[in-house]
Amino acid sequence: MNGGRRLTRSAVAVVTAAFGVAAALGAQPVAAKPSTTPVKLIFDTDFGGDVDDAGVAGMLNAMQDNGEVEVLAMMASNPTRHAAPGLDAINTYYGHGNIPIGSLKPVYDHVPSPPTPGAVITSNNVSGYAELLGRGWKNNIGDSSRVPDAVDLYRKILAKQDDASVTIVAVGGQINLGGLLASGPDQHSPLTGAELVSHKVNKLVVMGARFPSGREWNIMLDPTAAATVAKDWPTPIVYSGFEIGDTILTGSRLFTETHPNNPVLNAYEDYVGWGNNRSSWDLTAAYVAVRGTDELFKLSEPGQVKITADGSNTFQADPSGTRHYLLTAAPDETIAKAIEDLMVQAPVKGWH
Ligand SMILES: [Ca+2]
Ligand SMILES: [Ca+2]
Repeated sequence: MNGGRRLTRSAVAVVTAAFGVAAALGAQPVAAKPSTTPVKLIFDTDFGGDVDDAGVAGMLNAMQDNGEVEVLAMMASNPTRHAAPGLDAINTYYGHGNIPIGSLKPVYDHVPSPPTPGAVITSNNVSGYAELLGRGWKNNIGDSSRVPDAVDLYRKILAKQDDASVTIVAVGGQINLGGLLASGPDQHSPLTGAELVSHKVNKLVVMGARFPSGREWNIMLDPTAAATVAKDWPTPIVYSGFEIGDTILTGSRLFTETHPNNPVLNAYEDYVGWGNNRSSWDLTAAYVAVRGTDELFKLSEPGQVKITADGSNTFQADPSGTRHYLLTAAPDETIAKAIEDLMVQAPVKGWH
């Protein structure tokens, strides 16, 4: 089922990235400080693939309870009919069932191969726990065909926001982001998609690629879109590369510290089995999107990210560049605790 993704992620983990370990030594655990003004955030996810996307959905709901973030929307970047109801199930559990949700269209019962046009990955089971949650947990969507097209919802929401006020975190293939950049004027705005992003978005945080170079799953899901985003996206981009989240293990505390009805717990049980951890690829990106580098991470020097048709990426230092990748500034266990503290935080007004 979902094991294919795990194997593939391991298979592409071929490039060394030795930084992080040395930087982690001697760092002091410091509690993260919530920001005083909520970050206006759009979460773009291939929910139902790997389970760290479900972890992000839970973490963002907890951060919204804390007043750290206002989730403007969640966007499914994978065309399964179960992603939107699955996301809504988590939001509803936390009492935030009104968060707008969009989806890549059309949606399918069984995602075609390749899952997105131009993908260099030939199969991607993107239902899994999403179907479990969408069918079994309370939500008022039921099927991703009932939510707006993601690009349309991006444009509708961005058009209403203050300039430079929106952060986007994208933790799957970047097909929605590519579609947004390529979009033209419509009933929501006379601006092109690139102009809307330039006006309204302050930064993009991506889980994807490997640094300083390599080949990674999320980029391989749509190398063309990812290359366009890396080259043309008008705002700064921070990449959380594969090497960052890979050794930051979270999820096991869900089983002992959260309610048995917690849909995030049940997603993790479905994917990794009761009591187990999973890597925190997407969680690190979402954490930084809301809290910044905090004391847990730091940014690389500025530069340019280049992506080729097979999904390989390189980084070239450039003082005028607006792309950075994350480095860790604390031990993996310290970062894991900061993330997992949020994952196990009880909903303020959930339904259980
Ligand atoms: Ca809802
Ligand atoms: Ca993901």
